[in-house]
Amino acid sequence: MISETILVTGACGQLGTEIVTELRKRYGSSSVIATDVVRPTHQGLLDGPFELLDITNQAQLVALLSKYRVTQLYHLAAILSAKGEQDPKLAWHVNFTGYIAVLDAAVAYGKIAKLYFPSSIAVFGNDTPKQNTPQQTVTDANTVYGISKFAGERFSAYYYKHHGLDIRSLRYPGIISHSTMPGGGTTDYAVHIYHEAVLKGRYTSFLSADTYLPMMYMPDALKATFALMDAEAIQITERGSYNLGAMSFCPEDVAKAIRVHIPEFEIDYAPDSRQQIADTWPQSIDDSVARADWGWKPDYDLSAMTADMLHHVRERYLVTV
Ligand code: NAD
Ligand code: AKB
Repeated sequence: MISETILVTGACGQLGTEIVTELRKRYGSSSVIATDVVRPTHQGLLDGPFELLDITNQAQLVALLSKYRVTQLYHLAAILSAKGEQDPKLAWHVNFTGYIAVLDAAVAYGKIAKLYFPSSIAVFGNDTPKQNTPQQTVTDANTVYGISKFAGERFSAYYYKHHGLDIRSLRYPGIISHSTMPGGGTTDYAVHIYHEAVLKGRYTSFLSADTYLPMMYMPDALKATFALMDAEAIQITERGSYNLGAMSFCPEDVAKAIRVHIPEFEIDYAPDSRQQIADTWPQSIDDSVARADWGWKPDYDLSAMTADMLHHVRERYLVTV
């Protein structure tokens, strides 16, 4: 086993829970320090060290990095797009001021070999090309979440250049998973729909039937994250954040995929404020730079993901078919 000590911020979230679990499989439970502003409840987080940490508290983060002799940092803590619009100043404070605190803590501590910072398709906006959105293009984000992620991307490149921090980043699409519920994003419908399909046989979507967005199943998100973090530094040509794609679908497509397994499944539509956010985001992503630089290739399409999601969601609620 490779000797690394890794600290994860925002570890109790949708991605954090799974990234910590996977890191603990790879490096050993005691070598992965999970941190968050809330205490963990998920089983996967209870088998190793946990520390309460507000990422805007730079001094406490430096103390934890020294205490555990941390060598890698995964900075996942954030307020997602829809939740961020309810309190834009808090979203900026956590997502941007918090990220600067993390960067400065890493510089002050001086022994972080690699730092992971997830960005999002939310960096794109109205004037971005919607189909096959290129790596380098207009980034006129409309939400505070998207603005803070784009600022974070530029600060990642800046700290790489001026402080030599080996920061790596992916612009995740909407992530779909079954272990934890999503944390307040515009793409959350694509998780909720599977739970409601199993529990109630019907779902009311907060996005319209034909709202296409880029999406990815969690196993692919983990595959991409670790491929990027395992890559040699020389392979990384993009020090802002890599476009990352897997599939693109709309709520009606998911409903059809679910009906293959649950023929009586019904869906209706009641778009809310999240529709305006979704309308500014890309519909599909050109991730050719990630494919060329470190060999990115997704495994799951909508039909494979739907079969797996329904299997696990049924297991969770002990529903037999
Ligand atoms: P999430 O909302 O599920 O989890 C975020 C976690 O951050 C929560 O556990 C929360 O308690 C914690 N947090 C909030 N404020 C904090 C603070 N001040 N200090 C410390 N922790 C704090 O989010 P997620 O879906 O797991 O996303 C993880 C990262 O991936 C985020 O940076 C997000 O922007 C990015 N991302 C996620 C998606 C997705 O679809 N899930 C897509 C694109 C990018
Ligand atoms: C959100 O909808 O806010 C996230 C994201 C795509 O960044 N899922």
